[in-house]
Amino acid sequence: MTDRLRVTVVCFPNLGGSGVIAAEIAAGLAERGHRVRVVATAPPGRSLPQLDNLTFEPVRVSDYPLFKHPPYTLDVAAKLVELGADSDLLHIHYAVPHAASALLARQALGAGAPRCVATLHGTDVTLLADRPGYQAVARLSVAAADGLTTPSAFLREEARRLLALAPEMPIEVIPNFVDTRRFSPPTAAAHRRSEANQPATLLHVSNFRAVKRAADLIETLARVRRQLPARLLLVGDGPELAQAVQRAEQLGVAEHVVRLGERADVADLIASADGFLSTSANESFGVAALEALSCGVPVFGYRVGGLPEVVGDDCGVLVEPFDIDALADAVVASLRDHQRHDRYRRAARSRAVEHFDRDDILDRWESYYRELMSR
Ligand code: GMT
Repeated sequence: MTDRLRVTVVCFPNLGGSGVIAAEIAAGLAERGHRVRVVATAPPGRSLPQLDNLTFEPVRVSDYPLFKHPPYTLDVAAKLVELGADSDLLHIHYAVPHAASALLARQALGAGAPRCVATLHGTDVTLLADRPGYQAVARLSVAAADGLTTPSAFLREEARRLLALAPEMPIEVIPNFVDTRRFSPPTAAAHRRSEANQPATLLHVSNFRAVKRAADLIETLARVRRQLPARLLLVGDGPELAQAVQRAEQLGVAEHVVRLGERADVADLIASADGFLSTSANESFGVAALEALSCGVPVFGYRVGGLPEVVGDDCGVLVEPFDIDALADAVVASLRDHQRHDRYRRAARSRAVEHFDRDDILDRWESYYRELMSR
């Protein structure tokens, strides 16, 4: 085996956590000299560095008039076949439907087809709960991969349970990661200014799907504001955002909610906050929460899924799911007690650096790939 691997990464290009992590892995591997191709319908939202050994390979989604719904699964499979066997490893992110596309492509390529790693991310496993037919299809395609990973122990157990995978099938937990240099705490001076003169800044970043329970963010803000001045920055966009803003109007806090949309300066925005709010009903990991920790911003949210594995015990507070009063009280208690807030801030930054640093986790990916290639 050569030192330089040829890796093809397949992902959804949007700004969801799986797309962010896939793009970051691709960029990190290319910076280390591996030849990397990113296969998606559009360039990833988290932009790729310009390197000769890193290319974007667009999937052309079929628009033949007969198709009311484009056959995306086949379009990805066809793209992988067109790229040929000129790859050591195929790394697909988000199993539905990419694991099925990879299975088809590898069968079509036959001998010499690349090895395959499938990374499960969240709803690709959990949405199976109410679609029994999906379970069989996903199990078949996921089990066909040479290596299977999840970003948290929580999702590993959910995958075993919901996909009914054989107990002996190894699932490697490789956590998501953050660029701790890019997502870093504000300077002490900037921090002091924000504490001295302004209302507390709470912040949330997401794609505002129903699972994020965006209305709970607004309810939390309204309850916090009964006790101290605060505003809420909403970064990102998605189907539930408008409803959340409507709720803010109903609760009379609309002027304290700032919609920022999708932003390239997300790291600076996060770093400017006093607390990150996470009101998801489920989160297999929580990339945005990790980015907040890395900026030294405590996380306040519901204790769901793999989020406790990310946030730990001393970097903020996770309360029982959907207990908005407890969530608001935790935010207020922290903001009123500067020593406690500083403790959370320091612990948050240390946790990100010690457990989730980009370089360390990229080392783990490289070793995992090499171990898989040597089998
Ligand atoms: O599974 C999803 O809902 C989409 C996915 C995404 O692309 O953002 O999110 C999941 O994968 C992320 C990256 O591993 C995790 O940080 C999110 O927690 C996870 N979302 C859920 O589990 C709801």
